[in-house]
Amino acid sequence: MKHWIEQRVIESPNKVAIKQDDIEITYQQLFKESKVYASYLKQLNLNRVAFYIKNDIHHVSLIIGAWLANVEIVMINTKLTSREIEQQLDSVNVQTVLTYNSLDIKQKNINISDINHINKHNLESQFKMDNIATIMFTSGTTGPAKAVPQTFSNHYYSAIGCKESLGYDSLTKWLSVLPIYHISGLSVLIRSLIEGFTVVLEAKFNIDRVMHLIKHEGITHISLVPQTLQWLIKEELKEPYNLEKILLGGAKLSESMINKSLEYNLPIYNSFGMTETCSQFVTASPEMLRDEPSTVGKIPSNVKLKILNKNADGHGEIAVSGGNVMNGYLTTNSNTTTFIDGYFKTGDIGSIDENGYVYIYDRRKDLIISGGENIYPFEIEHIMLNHPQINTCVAVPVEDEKWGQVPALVYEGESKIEINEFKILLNEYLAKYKHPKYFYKMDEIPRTSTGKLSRHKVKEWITHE
Ligand code: S0N
Ligand code: MG
Ligand code: MG
Ligand code: MG
Repeated sequence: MKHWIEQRVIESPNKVAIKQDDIEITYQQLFKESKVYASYLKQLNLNRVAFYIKNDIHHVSLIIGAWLANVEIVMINTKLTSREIEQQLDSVNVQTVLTYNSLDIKQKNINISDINHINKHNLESQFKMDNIATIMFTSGTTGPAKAVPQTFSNHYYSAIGCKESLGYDSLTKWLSVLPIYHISGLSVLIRSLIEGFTVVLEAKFNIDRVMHLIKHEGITHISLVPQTLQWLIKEELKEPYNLEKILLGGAKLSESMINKSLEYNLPIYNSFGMTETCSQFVTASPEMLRDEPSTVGKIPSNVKLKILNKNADGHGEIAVSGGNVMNGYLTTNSNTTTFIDGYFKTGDIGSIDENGYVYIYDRRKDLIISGGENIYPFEIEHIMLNHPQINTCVAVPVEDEKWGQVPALVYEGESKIEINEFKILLNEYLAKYKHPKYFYKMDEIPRTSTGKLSRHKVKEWITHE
């Protein structure tokens, strides 16, 4: 079987694969550059390497190069602190990180000066669909981040499902402005490699730039998290221009956002998916949203859903099975509880109605989502407990105009702690987006009847503060 990029070179060599600023690169050129990176990676003689990269044409070549060289890529969220990154790398036994310095790829641990002058190896690469293409991390509910292996096959079935439920073709021009170290960003590149459309790549989310591209670059598709759509609508996205599909995921889409978007005729597609499913697997069209505003869509033909432990209302945990679903975390021995009868337990509570519409009520237990980035309270709490004056603490989500939600920390301790003191600890151990925005000292954090800290009561207390 041929690599996706090799197939593209046969079918559409001169088609623009990626456009970024004023640079355009055809599939043929992309292949050529990828092969240079592939031979470089071959020389490292490693089967797994971490990439600390950004949305950049050359970094896409590096990704494809790794695939040609049969190297598994560990994707690093560049917002994390070095401590968080080290912990993740340790957990998947990776010692080598490729990172960038402007457009050059530099190697942290191995001394390589100029990658353009390395000898090319004979690649003889073999494309095996069951091999791991990428490894991404997802926060653990009550422990360290979990490594999610994504095979080529998982990515392929995700792309096929997306084509069925969202729709795209070779004429699509998809603006990829979400980070490619997340599946929200990477999945756009994978769909393009399989289908042969053009990706317009942006390194950072800048409202003016995104609006410019939507107005003047003929963008037909864009992937966004709800917060970024809200920013765009607040500024000037009040008509669809050439947009055919706005794919939304990663967090709950509020009813007011749905109504606003439909009022402006924006082609919004709400969706449900996660790193473990290689992006969305249920998608709701504007027609469905007009019919049932709170649905995330219907189940596509290549995916099976189950609702586990239904309550009287038919609500229960959503479990999913399909070619897009990962085979099991690399870093936890809890895989026995991750799956049931071959179905992956998402942790999200939802239901399916008689018309086949899927609904999500509660995202994974206690999850805080800030600007589309997931944060589990545990991550914050176990760091903050290191503070000598904190005996007990709870992190909970607080509504936020800019980010949707932000974490707040409630603690029990001898005395009130200065914000600066918190910051010393936080800056070292936690990515900035995970830092609590509010701190409250309580004499006694509310408990449940069984004596456990009650997040629910803490949230209520904060709302009244
Ligand atoms: C929202 C984004 C774009 C904001 O980033 P921006 O503006 O580039 O920030 P910076 O300039 O780097 O920093 C400015 C200040 O803002 C703080 N900050 C940055 N991000 C956040 C944040 N999320 N929350 C809180 N604060 C944040 C910085 O710390 C900095 O602070 P100061 O100034 O004090 O130093 C960016 O956060 C972003 O890209 N978010 C989206 C991430 C994402 O893609 N999430 C989705 C993950 N989920 C999935 O991948 C599964 C679902 C899925 O696949 C999907 C999701 C969406 C769409 C489609 C799909 C699909 O199915 O295909
Ligand atoms: Mg992710
Ligand atoms: Mg910014
Ligand atoms: Mg302590």
